[in-house]
Amino acid sequence: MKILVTGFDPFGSDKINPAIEAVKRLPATIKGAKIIKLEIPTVFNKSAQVVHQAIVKEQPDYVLNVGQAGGRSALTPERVAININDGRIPDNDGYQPLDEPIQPDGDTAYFTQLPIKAMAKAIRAAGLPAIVSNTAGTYVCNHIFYQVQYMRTKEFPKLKAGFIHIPFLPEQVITRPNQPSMALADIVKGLTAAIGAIVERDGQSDIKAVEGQNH
Ligand code: PCA
Repeated sequence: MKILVTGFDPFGSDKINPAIEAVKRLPATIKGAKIIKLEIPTVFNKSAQVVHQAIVKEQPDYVLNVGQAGGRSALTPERVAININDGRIPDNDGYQPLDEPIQPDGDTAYFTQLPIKAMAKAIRAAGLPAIVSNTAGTYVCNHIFYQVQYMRTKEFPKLKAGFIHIPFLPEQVITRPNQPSMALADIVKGLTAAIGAIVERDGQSDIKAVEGQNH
């Protein structure tokens, strides 16, 4: 089995992105699955081109995109990608779309094929906090999650794909008092556990577990 794991480069005012830092430190194999690591730009559309090229080249069974979610205190597997680009800040190429569809002929939303509840359970079993998230936002993270789902419907029907957001690193919150953070080694441990759950659940549906939220 082959899993393509991507991490974004730094964006906004940050000089570091825990996503690519953690992805770079993942082991080469997890529970027998080969891990292909890829850095992608925090840029609308270009990020999707880079991932598309890698899918064509590597023919992975799974794609897991990883991104920073500043302000979150847990690792958060994402349930749903929505068809909207709405940037709070410009991307790394200076582009700031407002209320634009990602793909005019795409579905309003796509659900991930990843076992997000099993992933959350595995992260907690590794001793780290996890929450199933029902929104990946409207910036480049939601964008790449949506774009890979769209590619799947058009070109790669066997592909299973999804997204996980991760917290700030401690060094990023020195200037952000009262914001949560997680040590890089813990993020790597949590991602490794989550990927392990993907491998173990391959061919099966997600576990039944209470992860719902009222709001
Ligand atoms: N996080 C941003 C984009 C890149 C990243 O790591 C997001 O959540 O959209």
